[in-house]
Amino acid sequence: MENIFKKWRDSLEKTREVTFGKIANFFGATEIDDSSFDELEELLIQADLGPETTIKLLDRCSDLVDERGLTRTDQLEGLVKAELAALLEQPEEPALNHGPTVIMVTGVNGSGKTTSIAKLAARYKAMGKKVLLVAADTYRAAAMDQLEVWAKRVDVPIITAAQDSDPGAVTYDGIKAGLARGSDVILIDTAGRLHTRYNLMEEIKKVHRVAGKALPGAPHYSWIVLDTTTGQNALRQAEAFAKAVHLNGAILAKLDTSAKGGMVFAVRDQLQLPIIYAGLGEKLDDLQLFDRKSFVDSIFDR
Ligand SMILES: Nc1nc2c(ncn2[C@@H]2O[C@H](COP(=O)(O)OP(=O)(O)OP(=O)(O)O)[C@@H](O)[C@H]2O)c(=O)[nH]1
Ligand SMILES: [Mg+2]
Repeated sequence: MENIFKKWRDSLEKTREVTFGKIANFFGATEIDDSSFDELEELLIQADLGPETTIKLLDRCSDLVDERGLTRTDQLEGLVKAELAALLEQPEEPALNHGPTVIMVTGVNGSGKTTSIAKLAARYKAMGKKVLLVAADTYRAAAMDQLEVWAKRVDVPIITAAQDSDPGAVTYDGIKAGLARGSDVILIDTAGRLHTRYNLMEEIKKVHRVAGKALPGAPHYSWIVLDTTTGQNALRQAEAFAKAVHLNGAILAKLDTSAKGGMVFAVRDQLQLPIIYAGLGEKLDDLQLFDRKSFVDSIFDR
């Protein structure tokens, strides 16, 4: 436990120093008055919670301050932390023992999809699962090469296709291959695409549909990888992807290089999207199951 918290604490240094540290410092022996809430509002928005989530949170805190008769800002600290934690939920690792589980990973260019897939492959392999990678990013030969390098490093099989071939066809073949091999987990890497490009979003819908044709019920998990350094922009991306492919979770990549950790709360609160994993670095073992308590404690830790 100690080690997990240390990992989170170390990785969240930027968010802590640049944004939430200011919030932690705000709490002290001062009286709570109207300006306290104004100041907190500004700090939370700076920390990238977004205006809606910030206002919702502070309204609730203000009610609780009245209810409990709190008078000093240091009494507010526990309240704000508890309410922030309440915005999040603790995810569970997907159960991967119901026959082949197909996980499709989407997101905008460069968000961290391929790296996250490699990390997931390593994680599930270490759990004793038979993993298969499917390179459905057929736009760039380099993208397939990149996933192949990871497949070698993690030592898991991979299905690739010729450059510019139909990503739906590779997905179909990949899932069929996984079924034939008795894979427990089939991880589908897709090409990065801008959420505003109509044709590319139609294409990802098709890949999603084709997965269901190869195996009814697939993809069982459809996760978006969000680059947390992009803060509130990531929310707009997730909204667009959710419309296209029925997302049921998010992976938050690059939390270790982001100062915008507050977007984590907005993703959960405004999109109702559970956060399953967090990328806390570039190494294979840097993908962690999202840990709500470690996250909130780390960003405030002095
Ligand atoms: N520090 C850090 N870097 C990360 C993390 N996840 C991904 N990266 C880096 O982000 C860069 C882009 O990662 P990719 O996995 O290639 O992103 P992608 O979404 O597959 O990109 P496209 O396929 O081009 O859309 C790489 O340099 C990764 O090493 C993370 O959690 N922490
Ligand atoms: Mg990629």
